[in-house]
Amino acid sequence: KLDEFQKNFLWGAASAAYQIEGAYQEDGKGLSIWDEYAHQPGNTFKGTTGDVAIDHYHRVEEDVALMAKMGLKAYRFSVAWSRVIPDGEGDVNEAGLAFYRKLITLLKQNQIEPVLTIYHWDLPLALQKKYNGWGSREIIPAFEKYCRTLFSAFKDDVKYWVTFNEQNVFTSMGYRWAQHPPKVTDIKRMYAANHIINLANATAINLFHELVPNGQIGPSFGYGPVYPLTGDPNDVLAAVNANDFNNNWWLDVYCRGEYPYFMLKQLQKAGIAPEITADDQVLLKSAKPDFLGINYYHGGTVQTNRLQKPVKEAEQKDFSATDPYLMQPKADQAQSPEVPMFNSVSNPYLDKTAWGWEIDPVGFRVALRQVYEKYRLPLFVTENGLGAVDELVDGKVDDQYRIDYLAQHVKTMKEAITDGVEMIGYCAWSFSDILSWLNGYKKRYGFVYVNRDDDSQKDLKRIPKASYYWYQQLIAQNGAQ
Ligand code: BGP
Repeated sequence: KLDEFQKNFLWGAASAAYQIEGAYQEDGKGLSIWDEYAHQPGNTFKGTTGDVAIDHYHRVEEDVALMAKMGLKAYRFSVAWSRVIPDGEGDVNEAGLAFYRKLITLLKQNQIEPVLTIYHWDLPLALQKKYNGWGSREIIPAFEKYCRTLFSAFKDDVKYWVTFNEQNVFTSMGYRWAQHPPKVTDIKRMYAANHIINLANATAINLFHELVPNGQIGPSFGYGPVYPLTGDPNDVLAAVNANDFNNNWWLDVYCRGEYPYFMLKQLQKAGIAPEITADDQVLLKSAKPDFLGINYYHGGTVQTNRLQKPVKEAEQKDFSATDPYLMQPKADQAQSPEVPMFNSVSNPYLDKTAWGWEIDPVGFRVALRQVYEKYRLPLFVTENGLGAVDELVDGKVDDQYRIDYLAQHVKTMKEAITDGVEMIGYCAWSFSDILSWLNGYKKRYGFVYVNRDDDSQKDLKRIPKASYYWYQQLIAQNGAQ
C-alpha cells in the first residue's frame, strides 16, 4: 500500500566516527586529517576536537542498549579508516576491526540493522601527506584495499553500505571554502579531487558487487532542491543553473555514469574541468549503486545575477560560515563559472534554525520526488535533523521543537511515499548529541543528551530527551502519527 510505511521500513538514526568515537590514539589507531586539523588553532569552534568526543569507543555497550530500548530498526555509523588501516594502505589493525565487529554484533543481537558508511571525511593523515589526499589518483588502490578489508570482514553481517558521505559537502568545504581539511580555496583542485573520488566510488561499488552479492551499496548525497526567487524567467534559468552545479554534477555521475553536459561545458570554458580519460568514462558507466542515500537539511533559493560578476559580500545571502550547503562562491572566487549564473538569496517563506539553516519540510517531499523521478533508484534517507541549543532542566530536556521538526519531515516523507517514491528507511541525524564539525558541542542534534560542553567533558552522561520517547513511539507505530 502506498499510503503507509512498509512493514520493514528502517527507522534509524545516524552518526559518524570522528564525531562520536574519541579514543583517537588508542589500540593502534593512526591519525586522520581531522585529528590534525582540529588541533590547529582557529580551525574549529573554540578549538573543540574529537579526541574524546562523546567517548562512544568506550561506551558502545551503553549506547547500543539505549538504541535497543528506543526500538531502533537501523543504525548508521561510519568506520574510521585510520583505525582499521592506520597509515591508510599498509597493515590492517586487528584491534580496530575488532571494535567495529563488536558494535555490529551488539546491533545484530538487538535486531538493529547496521548501515555502514565507509568514508565520512576522516581520511588517514598519512595518505594526505603521501598522495596529497584525494588530489591524486594514486590514492585509489589504497581506498580499494580499505574497502576490500571491510567487505571481507563484514559481508555476512552488514547488508547496507554507504560509500562516501556527502562528497558535495566535503569537497566544497575542503577545496572551495577552506573550512575543512585540506583547507584550500582552489576550484580547479576541487573539481579534480571530485573526479578522483568519483572513480574511487565506482571502484568500490564494482568490488562490492563482486564480493558481497547479497548486499546493497550507494553513496549518501547532501541534496537540496533549488527554487527560483520569482517567476522571472531569468530567475528560473538561474535555478536550472544552480541545480546543475549543486545536484546534477554529482548525482548524474553516480547514477548515469556521466557528467551533466551543460555544466561540463561551462567548466571546460573556464579551464577548470577535471581530466576525464576514456578509461574513466568506462569505469564510471560500469558502476551502478543499488540505492541512493539522501541527506536532507534544506534547499536553496536563487535569483539571476544581473551584474554578471561576483556580488559583494554585503549583497550576498547571509549564509553562516558553517552551513556546508551554501551555494554561492565568494566575490574573490571569480574563476568560478557559478558567479554569473546564479546568486543565492534567502527564501522569504521559510523560518530558520538558530544557525540560520532554512526549515523546509515540503522541500523534503520535493527532494525525494525529484531524485526518484530522475534516477528511479530506491532512496534511503541517511540524515535529517535539527541542530539546536538544548537545555538540561531538572535532569530533563524538553526538545518539543525537535519533535515538531521531525514530525513535519516524517509527514512529508510519507506523502512522498504516497506519491510513489520507493524508500528503504530514514535515519535521523543524530542518535545522540555529538561533535558538530565546525560548531563544537553546543549545536545538538541527538535524541539522547550527552552531558558535555565545549570547554569541559563533564561526565558524558547519556540522558534521553523528550524526542527520544516520541521517536520510540513513532517506531512502535511504524510511522503513524
Ligand atoms: C552533514 C554531515 C554530518 C553532520 C550534519 C550536521 O553535512 O554529514 O556529519 O555534521 O551535516 O552538520 P552540522 O554539525 O555542521 O550542523
